[in-house]
Amino acid sequence: MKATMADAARLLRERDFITILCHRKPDGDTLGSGFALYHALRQRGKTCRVRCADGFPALYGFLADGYAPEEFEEQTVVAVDIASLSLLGALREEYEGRVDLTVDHHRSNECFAKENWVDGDAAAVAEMIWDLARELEAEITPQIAICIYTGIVTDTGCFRYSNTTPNSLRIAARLIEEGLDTQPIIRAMFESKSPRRMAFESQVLSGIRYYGGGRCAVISTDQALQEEFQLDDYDLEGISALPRQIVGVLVGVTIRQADGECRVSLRTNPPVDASAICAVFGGGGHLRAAGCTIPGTVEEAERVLVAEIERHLPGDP
Ligand SMILES: [Mn+2]
Repeated sequence: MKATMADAARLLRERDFITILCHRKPDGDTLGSGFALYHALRQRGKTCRVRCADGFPALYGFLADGYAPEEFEEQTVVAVDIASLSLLGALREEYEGRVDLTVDHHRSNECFAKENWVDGDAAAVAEMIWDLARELEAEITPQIAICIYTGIVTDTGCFRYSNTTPNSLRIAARLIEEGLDTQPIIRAMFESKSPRRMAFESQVLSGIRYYGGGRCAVISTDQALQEEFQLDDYDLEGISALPRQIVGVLVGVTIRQADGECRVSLRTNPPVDASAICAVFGGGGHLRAAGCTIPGTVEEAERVLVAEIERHLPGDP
């Protein structure tokens, strides 16, 4: 059933013993939203906790600051930033059919909960949690402010992506007016890389290949390289943004080979539709960012991918 913010607020006012679920491989929006809601509900006297199949990665440790999970028999389950049941990861079996409320901003949301509040115009779920927290008359404490701001900057790429709206900026402005120090968050999320990550990046970039007269750029990594630099998935976040930044490139491709298959990440500039290209290989995503998986080696994946991409490049003017 579709729900509104008022429905969500009513449900949360009525219920107690609430588990908040974040999506697998969590990011700043799912965790920021989850913990902002957690603190808002605790202010209202509710017993609650936050759960994620993949735990809380160190990068986002500041969002879980002071969090001590409580054991209790849950009566209510809320999913934040989760478009489909598969994104529950290892928690899917436990929670399938048991989610009471979804708060999400993916238009593709499968509405798997009993009540589904989905706002496709929100740049981040954290924006929806801001409204919800105020509706619940929760005070926006410094910790809630940190969580909401982190969610918004995560999903807007620090207000650079095209999903950024006046509302995103208005909420950020209000948080700053209330005294939020944004610099530690921005620095941690956008302005710092480990020496290992830097060395890895330069190695990957030194192997860049260009196609289609410089309009397509491909970088790749394999397991050996990842192990050499001891990088985890979070360290690798963001490298797929690099090829598209090159002037003249319309399609930036990142290929990560692991376990006999290649995970492909595509970033495009107008007019190329990233999701249309990935759909050919059984993948999908958004207009400017999409992904797919292609079996085989990097060379094999690159060959079929580049052949497809060249069909999508605009004709010479
Ligand atoms: Mn999100």
